[in-house]
Formats: sequence, C-alpha cells, structure tokens
Amino acid sequence: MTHISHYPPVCNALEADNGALRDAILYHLQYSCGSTKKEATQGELARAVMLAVRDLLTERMLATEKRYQQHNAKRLYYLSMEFHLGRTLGNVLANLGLTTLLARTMEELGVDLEEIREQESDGALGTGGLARLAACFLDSLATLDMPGFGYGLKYQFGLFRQELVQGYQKELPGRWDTEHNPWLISRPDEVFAIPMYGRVEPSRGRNNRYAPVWQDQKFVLGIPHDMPIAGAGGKTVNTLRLFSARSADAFDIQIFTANDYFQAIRHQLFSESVSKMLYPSDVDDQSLEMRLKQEYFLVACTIQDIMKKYLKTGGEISNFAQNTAIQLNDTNPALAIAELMRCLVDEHQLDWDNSWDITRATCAYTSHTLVPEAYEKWPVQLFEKVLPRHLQIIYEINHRFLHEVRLRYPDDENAPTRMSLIEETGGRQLNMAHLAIIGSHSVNGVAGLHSQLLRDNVFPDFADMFPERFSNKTNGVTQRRWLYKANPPLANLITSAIGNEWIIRAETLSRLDEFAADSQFQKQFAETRNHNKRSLADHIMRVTGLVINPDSLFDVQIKRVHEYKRQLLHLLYIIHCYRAIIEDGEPPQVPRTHIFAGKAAPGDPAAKLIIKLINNIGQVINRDTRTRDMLKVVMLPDFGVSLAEKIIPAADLSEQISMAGTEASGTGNMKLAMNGALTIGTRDGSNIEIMEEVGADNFFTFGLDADTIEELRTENSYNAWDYYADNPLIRRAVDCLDSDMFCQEEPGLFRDIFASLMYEGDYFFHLADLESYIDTQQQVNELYTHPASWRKKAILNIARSGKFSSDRTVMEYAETIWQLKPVV
Ligand code: 26Y
Repeated sequence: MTHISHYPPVCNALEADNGALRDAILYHLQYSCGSTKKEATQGELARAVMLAVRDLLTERMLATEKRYQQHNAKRLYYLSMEFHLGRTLGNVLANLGLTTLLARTMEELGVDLEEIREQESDGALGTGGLARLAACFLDSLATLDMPGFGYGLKYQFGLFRQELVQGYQKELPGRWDTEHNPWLISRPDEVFAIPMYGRVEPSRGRNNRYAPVWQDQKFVLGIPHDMPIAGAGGKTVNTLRLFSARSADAFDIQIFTANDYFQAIRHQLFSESVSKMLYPSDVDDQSLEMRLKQEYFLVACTIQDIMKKYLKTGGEISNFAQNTAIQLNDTNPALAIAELMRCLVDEHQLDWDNSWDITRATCAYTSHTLVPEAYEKWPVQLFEKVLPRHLQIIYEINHRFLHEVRLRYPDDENAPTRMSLIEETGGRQLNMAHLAIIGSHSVNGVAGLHSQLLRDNVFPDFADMFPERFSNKTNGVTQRRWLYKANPPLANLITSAIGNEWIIRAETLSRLDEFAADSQFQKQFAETRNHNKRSLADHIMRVTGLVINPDSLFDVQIKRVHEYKRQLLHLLYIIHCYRAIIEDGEPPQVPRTHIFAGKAAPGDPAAKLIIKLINNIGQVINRDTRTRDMLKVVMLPDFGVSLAEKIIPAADLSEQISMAGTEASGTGNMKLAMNGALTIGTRDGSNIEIMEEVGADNFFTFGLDADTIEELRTENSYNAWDYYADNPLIRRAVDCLDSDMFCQEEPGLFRDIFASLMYEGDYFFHLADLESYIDTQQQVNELYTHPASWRKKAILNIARSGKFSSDRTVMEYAETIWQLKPVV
C-alpha cells in the first residue's frame, strides 16, 4: 500500500517519540485485551491499536469540550436516525497524520497494518445517502473547528449484510460490534429516563395555569455512548452521541418484589427492543409502533441531554435558541419539535408563545427525498397510544397554525385541509413533514433542482406562506475520506502537483486545471488509475472468482438498488450490447466491465428482482465465449463504505441515471467525479450542478428532463409501446425480459419486469430514455479510444469538483441556518 507522508503532522510529540505509540498498543494488548504480543489474535491486535489511537482522541476530545465551554460557544446538534460511518481507524489516522507512524510501529511489531485495518467492520448504522451524508458532515464540522455534534441511536443490529446466493440477495446480520466497540465510550452514569404510553390528566398548576399531567407512563432508559470524531489536523475532536435503550431498573424492582418474575423480564425485553435494530426500509404495519418509539426515544434523550448541558452553562431558558441549533435529518427526528415544546411548556413552565418562538428559532429541517413513500405519516390512534401528551401538543400547534392559515388565505377554503398537520383522508394521520416545516425556521433541499421541486411541487402552500424559510444546500462529501484516504496514489499525485492544501480547502483542487493537458501529468495520472484498476480486478477475482480485463472501461453503478435509480436502464444497455455482439457480429469499440454493487430494501421485491437480473445477465454473458474480453458484468456483494472505497478509485465511468426528478441529490456522483471518473447522467439531483461545474464538454448527459417528464405524466401521454414499436434495438433488448434468455433455469422469472415496463406504464420512463442513453454510451466509447482526451476530461473533473466538498456545504449551513462559528 502507498503510505502518505506529506500530510501536516499534528501529533508532533508522537512523531518524535516513536516508542509512545508502541507502548500504548502493548499496554492495551495486555490490560484491555488480556493478551500478549506473542499470543494475540489479529482481532486482539486490532482492538489494542484502536484503543491506543482512541486514547489520543480522548485527550483532544476533552480539550475541545473545555475550549467550547470557555467560549460559551453556540452548539449544533445534528439529529439523525442514521449515521453510516464506515471504518474509523484509517480515517482517524489520516486526519491525525499518523498513518506512517503507525505503519512503522506495526512493522516493528511484525504486524501488517493493512491486515489490522481489514479487521475493523463498517459502522453501518444507516441505509443510504442520508446516513453517509451525516457522517461526512461530522468530519467537516470537526475539521472546521465547529461545535457540531451528531445524535443518533446505537442499534444492536445495524444495516444487514448482503450475500448473493445464486444471484439472489440474502440478508444476514451486520458485523459491527456495538457491544464492545473500541471507539465507543459508554456513559451509564449519564442515563436518561424516557416516558412513553400512559394517559394525560387535565389539571391546573400555578396561577391556575392549564398544566396537564402525563401519568402511568412506562419508562425506558437511554444510555449515551460517545464516539470521538476527529477533524483534519486533530485540533478539534467532537463527538457522535449514540443512545442505547435499557430497562428502567427502579421500575423493574417494583415488579420483581411483587414476585412477578416473568412480568419483569417482559418489561426488560420491551425496553431494550427500542434500540435493537435499524429499520432497513419503509416498514410494515407491525413495526410501525417500534419505529415511532425509536424516533421518539432518540429525540427525547437528545432534548434532555441538550437541556441539561445548556442549563449547566448557567444559560437562561429564554436564550436557549441563541446557544443551540438543532438540525433535523429528514422527518425521522421531527418529533423533536413536539418534545422541545413539551419540555419548555410542561417542565420549564414557559408560556406557549415563548416556547414556540424558541422552538422555531432552534430547529431546522432538511428533506432528503422526492419519493412519496418516504414522507412520514403516523396513524393518530397509534400516536395517541404511545405519546398522548405529544399528540395534545401537536393538536395545539395545528389549531394555532390553521388559524393563521385562515387569516392569510381567507378566500382559499381548502388551504387549511391541505396544510393541516392532521390528514383526514385514508384514516387520520399526522403529517411529519408539515410539523417539521411549521416548527422550523429553515427548510432546505439537498441540490438545486430538489429544492426547487420541494418549493414548486411538494410543499407549494408552505413555500407561499413562508418563502423566507426555504433554501437550497447542495450536498457535499468529505474529500478526506473519499479522495485522500480512499485513493492514496491519486492523492499523492495531486499533492505533488499543487501542494496539500486541497485536503482542507477543496476549492484549491482548481489548481489542477493547468495540468489537465500536461502529458507528463497525464501519464502519471494514468499510472494511478492502472494501479487502482488492477487492485480492484484482484479484489473482484478474490470475491467472485471472475477474471476481468483491467484495461477495459470500468463502468460503475454503485448505490442502493431501487427502481427510480434505474439499474434496469443500465441492464437494458448491456443486453443491447450483448445482442449486438452475438447476433450482429458488432463488437463494441472498447471492452467494458460493468460493475454493480448495492443493497435492496428487504421488503422491495422489484428491487430484489433487479439484483437477480444483474447476476443472471452476468452469468450468461461472462461465460459466453463470443463476448470474451469485450463484455463482462459483475456484481460485488455487500455494498457499503469500505467497498465503495475500493471501487471508486478504479472507476472510469460513473452511472448516475435516475429518472429526472427522483434523485434528491446523490453523493456517489460527487465521490466518483472527485476521483476522476467521467459521469454519464440524467439532469437530476446534483448531476446538474456537477455538469455546470466541470463543464458540459466533460460530462455525458442524456434523457428527458424533470419538467418534460412531469408534463408527460400530467397529460398521461407517455406510452412505452411507442418507443418499443419505433426502435427495433429497443424492442430486441426489452424482449429478452419476456423470454428466458437470462433465466433458463427459472423460466418466466423476469416477466414481471417486462410487464412493469410494457403493461404497467413504465413508471420510471426507461424506454423513453433508452435510445438517448445508448447514443450517449456510444460517445463514451468513442472518447475512450482517445486516451489523452479522456484523461484530460477526467483531470478536469477532479480539478472542478471542489464545490462538492462537504466543508463547503457545512459552511453554508453554519452561516445561513445555524449561525455557528469556528471555535479555535
Ligand atoms: C421517514 C423515513 C421513511 C425515511 C427513511 C430514510 C425517509 C428517508 C430516508 C432516506 C433518504 C435518503 O437516504 N435520501 C438520500 O439522501 C441523500 C443525501 O441527501 C441524497 O443524496 C439522495 O439523493 C437521497 O436519496
């Protein structure tokens, strides 16, 4: 592996005293793992290394907290049900500039650092982009020296592990050990008691004020566990605080003493199930109640914690919002609005209007989706059972809000129905997005187009009533994990050309612009790519047994598998190429390897069938001697951060082909462009902005735009059969799904896919975009036959990707939403 030596060393004391780190590792091997150097397993060694590194972080974490306290700094709390961290060790080493030192230390101990790093499993407490974005933000906040803290749940079971068994996705429990995780510092003494269920008794308090009493609740305890988050340079170490659920012993004891042993155990199970597992998808009815409890458990623990910390600083409740910002990562934690109101009104006896002002000034909401099913709604009946007091509060919020709506739109008698927090159609339901908008001072989307669609199509009434609340914050990714750490050969080359400032100031990547056409630089760039492509080819060989041609064009589509992301469109193109080879005798201009990776939601049969289709197509094509060396299709199992870190540095072409108007932003597109892949993409999400930045000449775009699709939808004038009839190549590709060409052993297997395209309206417009996609892929081939032109464009993609650093995104949030300042 390539070691990075150019990063500004921050741990000078350690650099100088090489022995200190070794001693720390040996110390933990003995005292934390109860082992010796001679006896230790790889797992024990890895644990000792991580604990030694954690010690360094802990010192800095305590110093950081002290600094924040001295400055009485405003703090941001980033509430998210999901954080997808990936591995931590390599990232911490990179950010602290300790990679070389540790590698040397391990060498002395006769251990390979790379093997130790492979021992760590991915912290996958999240399903997709929203979760990974949260992790990138934490990295940027710490790097920018900002007091920003993640708050989430410590699931016992994070995202499932994916195996491919005969081409089908099989779900297995994830491997991240949350019980004995070396990065987590558990704080059982800081426990919070969280009430739920019970009933509300009307009552009067001081001055005859209405003060209802929430009674007969069940309590679940929330235990905080802190994970240190080190920024680049290691000056600032923030924390990600994850709560786990425990049963409330005090209450159990009553039951135990009442001699009802089984009742006590049941209560324990009831409590601890709250943080048992991450829900991988839109949930079925049975798990609704558990999911509601999880969301409430997170916000209740968080609000109690924030309030406790704030009051400890001696702050007045009335100044709470000046010192606190809460960002809601989609609607999952939107209950924070109701919980903060409850806390202010019921526990601090503040009057309603002041409480409401404070709540709105504190909270801000980000939407991450355009998929209608992902807009959360809770059946009122269920909500009332679990959170009776919160329901009252939401009714009161709604009552006052609808009064405003009526005053504002006296002639629009339907406005209150459209904007209400309570939907009356399809059973009474609470609309969480409406609560999030009403209770926040800021609402943002995650790319320009997405934010515009939120204003125009999803929340037009709210955008009209509160135009100043709506804004856009285009997503970003941390270049430290996704370029500096994931791609050392390229990172070193970039640094040798323009210095290392880009690691903390991604906009300086633009200095590479002048190297794009430099033949010497191009040559070195090509060497890094060859190196990375060979490593990935080796990995593919190890995992799947498939031999691929490392000189072929690596065409990569890696992301959640979902119909709207249109892996199927990519597959139709592959089928088209395959038939062109075997039937028309037309070999492609350049050999290609199509690389897929991604998980389907366990409850999404359509997405699961696409996975099977990818694998079956691969099986047929890869063993067909007529296509040898020209065409290969591979799906790597268990997509996650670590696998992405292997694939992205080796990608030539980045597939970002969602139907326009469906992908809120995308962030894989940014990671790939930053590593020098060219994009083939629709005008969707942040693809549009990537194309603007890198230049239309350096980006392959195709397909209908969001407006046109919307128009065709409203007019009901799209008909897949027209495209099928007009283009024999399209027909030939699509017909394969109706035949058994790719499912000899399970005849008829893919007919449902054919039906969804041809008989059920092709909801995601595959056929409409297929011809222009095929044409554009042809342009890709042509360019690839001109390596110098291709490399120039690839280098320009890197040079112009600075905007897509999450440092930029976080600075925008900090300036315009959080009013958060660096504390140096
Ligand atoms: C409320 C619940 C059903 C829910 C659960 C998960 C709602 C949404 C989500 C997750 C959404 C998500 O991951 N969205 C992705 O967010 C990325 C970061 O902003 C975007 O880049 C990506 O386009 C979007 O699909």
